[in-house]
Amino acid sequence: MDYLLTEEQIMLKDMVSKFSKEKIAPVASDNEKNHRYPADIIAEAGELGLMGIAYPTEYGGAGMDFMSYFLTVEEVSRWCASTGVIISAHSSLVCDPIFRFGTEEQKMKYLPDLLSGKKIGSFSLTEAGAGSDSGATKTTAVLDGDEWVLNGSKIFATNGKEAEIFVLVASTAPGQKTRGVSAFIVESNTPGYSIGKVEKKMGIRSSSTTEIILDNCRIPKENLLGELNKGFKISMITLDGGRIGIASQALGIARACIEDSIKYANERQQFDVPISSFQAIQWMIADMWVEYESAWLLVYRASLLKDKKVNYSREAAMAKLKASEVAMDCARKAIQIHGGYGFTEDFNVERYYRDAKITELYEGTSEIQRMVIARSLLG
Ligand code: COS
Repeated sequence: MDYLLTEEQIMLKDMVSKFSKEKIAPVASDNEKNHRYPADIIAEAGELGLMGIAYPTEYGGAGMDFMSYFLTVEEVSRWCASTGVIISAHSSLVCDPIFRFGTEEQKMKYLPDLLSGKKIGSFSLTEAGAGSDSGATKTTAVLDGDEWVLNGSKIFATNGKEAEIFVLVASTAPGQKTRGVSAFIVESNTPGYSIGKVEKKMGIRSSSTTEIILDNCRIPKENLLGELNKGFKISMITLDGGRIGIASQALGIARACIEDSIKYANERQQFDVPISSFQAIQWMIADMWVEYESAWLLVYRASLLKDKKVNYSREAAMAKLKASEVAMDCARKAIQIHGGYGFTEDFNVERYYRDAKITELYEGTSEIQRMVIARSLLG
């Protein structure tokens, strides 16, 4: 669907596709199986500008639009969904809120290192008792002189192990739920900050997911991000953008399933013919492609609205809901087409299947996306 893109966007997509095929694809499977973070790849992605695509050059970004970011996350995720989410969580959930809500001092202090990929970012909203109900944050931040004192623990922080800069949410007015939380920027070298449990996951194993422990962690007063007690709204606005990133990751996984299935179906012989000559296989491939392009158009629309600075909460939720379910469905069909081989580690489709599932869960489950969509329709 390149006819919907500008020349600049097509050039970027081709560059990212080449980089992903040459550098990411050969190591993706081994890295994922061994829970290995692709440090070299992320460093090179930083040099190519991929860690800060949609941010102004004055802060060290690539000065492109959000559409280019969506195309990048899809291309990378086509070969490695772990690398896709490392870039997406860093960019959508950390660079974005600092760029949108940060003071000029905060932007100048944090963005150049983040946008160049010299430092990795992580976002910590979720807690053990605050998942879908993210306003139920128990971690507290209390002002003591010129410092905020943070206490509590956050879970499921993507990039938690590697990140040096965190955007995290804590309660500044306990009992006030969504109207009593604030956002903060925390550096990982702050005394009182530590990493707790590192999750062992079903998929996307090259990306770390950790607990963050805050034990009398003192940060400067000026590290409050945005207005006091407006952290919930900042998180929701941040997640609206993040959901397009995850939808783009899901598109990459879906495309990987389709492309690998086409290759396999054309090569695999049964009953003396390639299995692609059977209608059962043809229909699966056709359905996968129709679903993929439908999801792609929803992601395209949500990105267009974000670039136009028009409210896109519902469209982002629709894009994520559809793209994640398409990724799951394509992964299931891809294994079916590969037959018993698809269930082995000899083919990548088992990885796609494991990776696809998370897209229905993080940055808001499919149930939360439906809630957002329904609320916006029903009022
Ligand atoms: N943009 C801007 N503001 C938003 C918003 C959005 N997308 N969504 C909600 N808000 C505002 C509301 O307008 C409301 O503002 P007021 O306090 O001025 O009235 C406030 O935030 C609270 O909203 P609401 O009452 O809808 O909050 P709920 O507690 O009902 O939560 C859901 C709404 C469930 C949609 C929200 O908690 C959510 O998205 N949960 C999932 C969180 C998630 O994705 N977690 C995964 C994190 S992975 S890093």
